[in-house]
Amino acid sequence: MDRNLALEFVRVTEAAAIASSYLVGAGDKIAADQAAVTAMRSAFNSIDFDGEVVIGEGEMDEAPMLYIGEKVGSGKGLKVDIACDPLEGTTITAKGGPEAIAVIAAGEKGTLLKAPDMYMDKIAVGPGARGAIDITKSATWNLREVAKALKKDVQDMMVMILDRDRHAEIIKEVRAAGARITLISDGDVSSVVATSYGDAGIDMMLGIGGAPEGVIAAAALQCLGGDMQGKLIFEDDEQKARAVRMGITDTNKIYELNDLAKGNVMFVATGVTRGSLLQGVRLIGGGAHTHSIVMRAETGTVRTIHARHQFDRKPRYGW
Ligand code: VTB
Repeated sequence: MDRNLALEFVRVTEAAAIASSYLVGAGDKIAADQAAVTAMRSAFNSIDFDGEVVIGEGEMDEAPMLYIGEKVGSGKGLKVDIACDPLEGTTITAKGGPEAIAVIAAGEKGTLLKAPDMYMDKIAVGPGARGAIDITKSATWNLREVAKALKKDVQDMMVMILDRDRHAEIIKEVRAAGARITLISDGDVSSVVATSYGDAGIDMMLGIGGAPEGVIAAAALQCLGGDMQGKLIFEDDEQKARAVRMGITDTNKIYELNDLAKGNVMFVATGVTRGSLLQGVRLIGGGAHTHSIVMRAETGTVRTIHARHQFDRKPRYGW
């Protein structure tokens, strides 16, 4: 996949991050999301490529922009599938908490799972524990195997779990196994990436989060050499029927990393609020500093980009 596109896409996540950064702490997650969506869409459309959103803000009838199936880019150039989350961590942003990012995964046609907007049970680990996970087995089993692969004891392990009532049992089990836990309020894309990059000290991510976030994070792990498995969780028959309509043929499938994101995918993210991976947007009066990460699976190159933006000299996307 064209390497230049990865760097072009940084402009897109930068635009979404800056736009939503004006709403940090404003208590309005819908407005923060809308600002990011509008900016991301305008920035996409200033780039020469022939993109189609496969994971976005929802289906056409529920999302006016960046809906699944929407064409993005000028229409000239490479055909690319896009999975985007203009603001991953809308609630975090509304509260001014950590780890909100603007994020895109991209790949050639068919490389990203067209995951429906529902829950996914996930397990993710870094490169050192590749091949050591099995989502069909217990948390205890996985902790032992991953600890062995990482040449650690289970008690040295740090497991990231979303702080939700639905995880009461798994939290109990991980504690009983002796591992340590970081509970997070939102933002499991950052956490999955943190298993494989940076110094957040997260060894494993476990539990149920959004399926679209799972695919986006899988693209990052494909670049970084980590490992992940997922299984769709249906809350009712209607959700299952919707998944089937969206092309899911086996509703019990265990998705391996290569089923979620395969081939020469890329992952691009810009920090909105402070995080373990990325700094948040800093507004400097007439401009902003942004911090982004860009990675490509083809070469495994990871770039972090600090940018200073001068608003009087470049297009603004709604801010
Ligand atoms: C998680 C979290 C995301 O959705 O995927 C979560 O990491 C799952 O949904 O940041 P619930 O909030 O219903 O548990 C997000 O919060 C994004 O909306």
